[in-house]
Amino acid sequence: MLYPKFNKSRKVFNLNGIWDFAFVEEGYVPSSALAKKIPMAVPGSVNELTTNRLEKNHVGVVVYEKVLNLPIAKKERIFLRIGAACHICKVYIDGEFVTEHNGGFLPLDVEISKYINKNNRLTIVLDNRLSYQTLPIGEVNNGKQTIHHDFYNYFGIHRDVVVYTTPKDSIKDIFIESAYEGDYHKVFYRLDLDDYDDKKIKVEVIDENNEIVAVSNNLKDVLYIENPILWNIKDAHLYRLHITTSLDEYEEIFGIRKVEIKDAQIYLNDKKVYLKGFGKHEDFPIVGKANISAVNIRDYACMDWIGANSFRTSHYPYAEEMYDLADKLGYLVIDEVPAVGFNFWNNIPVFCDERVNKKTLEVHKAQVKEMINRDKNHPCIISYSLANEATTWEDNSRPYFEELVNYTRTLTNKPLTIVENNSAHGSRVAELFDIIGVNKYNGWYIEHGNLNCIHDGLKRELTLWYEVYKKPLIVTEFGADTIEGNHYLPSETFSEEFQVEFLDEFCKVFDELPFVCGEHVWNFADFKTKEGLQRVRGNRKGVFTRDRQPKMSAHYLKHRWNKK
Ligand code: BDP
Repeated sequence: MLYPKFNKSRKVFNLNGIWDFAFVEEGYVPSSALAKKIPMAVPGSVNELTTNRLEKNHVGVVVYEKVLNLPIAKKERIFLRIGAACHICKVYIDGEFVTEHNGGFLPLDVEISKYINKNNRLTIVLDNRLSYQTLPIGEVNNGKQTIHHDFYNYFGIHRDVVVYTTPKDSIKDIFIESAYEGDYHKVFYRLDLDDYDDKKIKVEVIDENNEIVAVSNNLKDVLYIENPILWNIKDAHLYRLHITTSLDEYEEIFGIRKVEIKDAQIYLNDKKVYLKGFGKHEDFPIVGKANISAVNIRDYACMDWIGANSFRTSHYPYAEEMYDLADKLGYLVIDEVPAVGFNFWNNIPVFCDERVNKKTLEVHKAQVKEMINRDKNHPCIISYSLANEATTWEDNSRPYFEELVNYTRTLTNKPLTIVENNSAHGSRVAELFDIIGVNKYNGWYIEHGNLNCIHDGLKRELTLWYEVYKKPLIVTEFGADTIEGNHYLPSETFSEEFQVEFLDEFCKVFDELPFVCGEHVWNFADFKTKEGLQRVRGNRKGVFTRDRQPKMSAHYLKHRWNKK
């Protein structure tokens, strides 16, 4: 899947802005234009914009509508792309059903050429309900939505909506990979074209000085690049693969770098890397889960200031812009599929016919495929994470993940990560993966407030994970809720002092264990969650506040990470 780009053979029309909107009953069919409607922001999360409690907690269907009047020539092909809409999205044009997409964190991309004339009515019908056939999973009983994950179930159109054109015969997809061979770097590419004519196709690799450093006219090829400038952490050099065919043109950005797993460590360009960073969320006041460039830029500025080099897209694929910026700025990313909530925190089995079952697995596979398809060429991505904190102690989790991992390996040769909240001996699935992430809350959910319980227990548990699997081990979450401005001496939980002491206890252990390959603090910033007894204005484990100001712990980490 190619990201819509503007050039002399392709046009992009941005449909963001104000749309007509309505809450509707299930089964709504848009046979005529919305009669009762209110203005709604796209992108935006409806829950953040309404002042009405019922609307904010709406469980069910909503409608977005807009009239299109596009200056498009008949000879062009026309596509609609919705970057992300939570969760199940149906598209209609002039009342006619066009397509449906399941997955609130991945794009819907559909050709609409045959529907387009003057003044078309575009309707998007969104269902925000989570079930065992969605990711994240959830359950609706008597109109009440139950979710098992710890972030707010925002709904709405969260990312850009665009109409774009391509010529009749177009470049449909591009796959790029880079590798070493002796002093050369090899760039493999493969093109998916509507029409191939070797005399009319030109493939060029262009460097940062606009020099053409390799050329070909094949559909797939291996290009050798002498003395390339490698893509590196905070030193990100990018190349462009420029493709011209008889009718079309497209330019894909890529980096030349090598990611390897060796001796239970992660290597980038033959150098061991230690991940310093965060689990994040797409979350901001008023904006909700909408993609806003200003927030993204601020997040990278904060990550740069604090000395982070990486993050995990917990718990879903983020907007494309975040990966583009990571490519440009040199951050390592673990890209996560929205398989979260696979644990009910009681003894009810998750992996069984009534809950996470064969149908869930098909949805899970489909979203892994879409994520990899969307993100495959980003140099920032070092691994795909296939689930967060599933009940991997259940016997039935084994065949589920075996099938998922085997399937994913047919799509990518990147390392695969599982994020565990389990013991090393308890996991039925960790051995299937290349990187193991563990989330640890000793001293918070376990023996709350006891800083003395952290060191020995954590050291023992992490050592066991390493000894049992001998795979790269990242502590993918550790954190303590902290209310900014709340100071206590001696420290108490929820105070800024406690968060610093808590993180420091963890970091001491990491520094004693050379096999730990990274520390991702939970969380980069405070974020909204469902209401709950442990949540006052959401999850407060942020090192930054929700509006991206540093807590004391941010200064602690800045000091640590800028030295490490
Ligand atoms: C972990 C989850 C994460 C939560 C975090 C917490 O992976 O989504 O937000 O705990 O409770 O279990 O803060």
